[in-house]
Parts: sequence; C-alpha cells; structure tokens
Amino acid sequence: MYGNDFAPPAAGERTAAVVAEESASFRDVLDSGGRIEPRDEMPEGYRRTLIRQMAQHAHSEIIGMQPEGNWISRAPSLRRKAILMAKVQDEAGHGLYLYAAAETLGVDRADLLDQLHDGRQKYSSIFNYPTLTWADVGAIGWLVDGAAIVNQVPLCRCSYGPYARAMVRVCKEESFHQRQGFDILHTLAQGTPAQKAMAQDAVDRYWWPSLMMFGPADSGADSGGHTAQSMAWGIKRFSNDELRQKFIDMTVPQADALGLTLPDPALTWNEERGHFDHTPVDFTELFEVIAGRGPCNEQRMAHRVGAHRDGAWVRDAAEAYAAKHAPRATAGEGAA
Ligand code: BYC
Repeated sequence: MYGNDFAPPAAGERTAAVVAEESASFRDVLDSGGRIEPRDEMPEGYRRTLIRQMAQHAHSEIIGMQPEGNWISRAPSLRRKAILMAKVQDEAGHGLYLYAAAETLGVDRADLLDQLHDGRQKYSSIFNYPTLTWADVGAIGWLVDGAAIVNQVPLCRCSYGPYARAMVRVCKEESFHQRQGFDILHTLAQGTPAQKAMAQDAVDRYWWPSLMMFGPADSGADSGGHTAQSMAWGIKRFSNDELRQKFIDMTVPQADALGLTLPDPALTWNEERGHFDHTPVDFTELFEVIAGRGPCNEQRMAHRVGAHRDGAWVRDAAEAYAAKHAPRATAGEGAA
C-alpha cells in the first residue's frame, strides 16, 4: 500500500490518465524549471497532491508545538525558556505560512483544520512521541529539526511557487532550531554523568522515529506511494530513502562531536557506496503511529481539538472586528 519510486519516471511511464490531464503550458513550465503560480493552469491531481502535502505539513507544525510546549514551564533557565518560547512561536508561524500557501490552491484553512480534527488529514508521525525529559527538547531540535531541514531544503525548489517561497523562510528558522537542539545536548553531554545519560536516553528514543519522518521505504511504482508522481511534477525532488540516507550521513559525525552514540550497531561507513550502512528501518512502527496507535496520538488530537474549541471566541471576535473595520478602512483609503 505504501511506497515510493527511486527515480522520476519519464513522461512515457506516467499513467496515461495523469499525462492527459497536463496541458502543454504546464509541462513547459515544469520542463524549463519554472514555477507554477496560483492562477496558472494545473492538473487537478497536482493541485490535490499539493493540498494534501502542504496541509499535512502545516498540521505537523502546529501539532509539533505540543511536545515542545510541554517543557516551556520547566526549562532549566530563563535563557533556555526564552529560546524555547521563541521556537514554539516559530512553529506557529510556519503553520501560518503553510496554511496561507495552501489557501492559494482554493481551499479554506478552516476546512483543512476540520479535516485534521476528524482524522481525514494526517500530521507527522514524530509528534506522537512523548517528551519525557528536558533532553528530549534537545533531541527534537537536533534530530527532528535536522531531519526536517534535509526533507525541506529541496522543497525550496518545489515547482509550486507559494510552497517553495514559504519553505525558504521556514528552512532558515529550522536551522536555528537545529542548532539550539545541538547546543542543549552538547551542554548536557559535557555535564554530570546523569545529564549525559539523560542526553543519551533522549537520542536513543528519538533516533528511529526521526528516520521514520522521511516516510516509508522506496518500493516501486506499483506500491501506491506518492513519490514517483510527486517527483514527475517537481513537488518532491528526492525519494524518501535518498533523503533518509542524506540525514544519516550528516548526523553520524555530529553524534561523534557530541560524544553520544546512535542506537544502531550497524552504522558503518561504506567506502564503496560513499554512505553509512545502517540497519533497515522497521516501518511497522511508522504504520502503527500513522494509523493512530502511537504513544501520544490520542492526547495530541484531544489537546488540539480542545484548543480549537476554546479558541472559537477569539476567531469570532477577530472576524467581528474585521467586519466592523473593513468598510471604514476602505472609505479612509478612498478619502486620502
Ligand atoms: N508521518 O508516498 P509517501 C517539523 C504518509 S514538521 C505521517 O512517501 P508523500 C517540525 C503520507 O502522507 C515535519 N504520515 O507520501 C514541526 C502518505 O499517506 P496519504 C513535517 C506519513 O506525501 C514542529 C503515505 O504515508 N514535514 O519538522 O509523498 C517542530 C505514503 O507516503 C509520514 C513535512 O510535512 C510520516 N512521517 O511523502 C519541529 C514535509 N510519512 O497522504 C519540527 C513535507 C509518510 O496517502 N512533506 N506518511 O494518506 C513531505 O515531504 C512528504 O509529505 C512526506 C511523505 C515525505 C512526509
């Protein structure tokens, strides 16, 4: 059911139905490396794929505020608290850019949120794991934001203009996030034996779930994954497995620099491949978490739905304010 293809298929390999949907102007823009903009003609499948991915991405950003927000009141110093608050606010901002970018495809963000709340749309599996200690905030920054950067930098070259532009700013902020996580773990790893053990435990628990963030393994054109089509449309630039390998190659030396180990005895440099070998990821856990059976799925959704319900009066007030002031602003502009 899940899977991805390694290489973008040639036009001849794409399904006849999908190719028939593509206008010559759409294909010309893609082939010349240009950007599709909201008013350009685009196949319905392209539009739906983008809505699915961008909404899932936006949902991940706002659900991702929960595990980190859990530590704002318990951060070990005022400086750490201020940094964490800024990071959690950044995640809300990323959600806003992404919902706004998705709206350029003709959807309404209230509707996207409804689809998150009733389970029709997904969010990243990683946010269904608990943050048990302060070191988990470091592991999220270093590993989860690190994985997000590897996944998202290529999205800055995505064929859909509003998504690509939103990702430029998101990626800049993510790289600060990754450094703050590294800094937390570095401090703990240089601290007391108990602090170092806490850092190691967080890395042990977050390593495999971070690898699962990249999605299921690349397993061929007929397996139902989205990668082949998304690559043909210039939405994804690399397969899930390619990005996962890139992340592993980047992270192993960083773990050495931290003086921490990664929980995979098979991690060894393969000179011939030019990559680190590793134990294959067990995707059974990913599919369980995606299906709603992760350690925190219920808690995350209950919290989100509750916050949305409790915030209804704020949305109502903002709408009433906008309605009251919209005519006056227009009149003011006209008079000036
Ligand atoms: N979790 O064919 P595939 C962040 C689903 S935010 C859940 O590879 P696709 C951060 C997938 O949706 C991080 N579901 O699909 C925030 C599909 O199911 P449907 C979020 C997953 O879309 C706050 C099926 O499995 N980043 O970093 O081509 C604080 C088959 O997969 C997952 C993004 O969203 C998963 N891990 O590729 C800190 C980046 N993996 O929809 C940090 C943008 C797969 O057919 N998104 N599925 O029912 C993407 O790049 C792609 O959507 C994915 C999946 C690589 C995630």
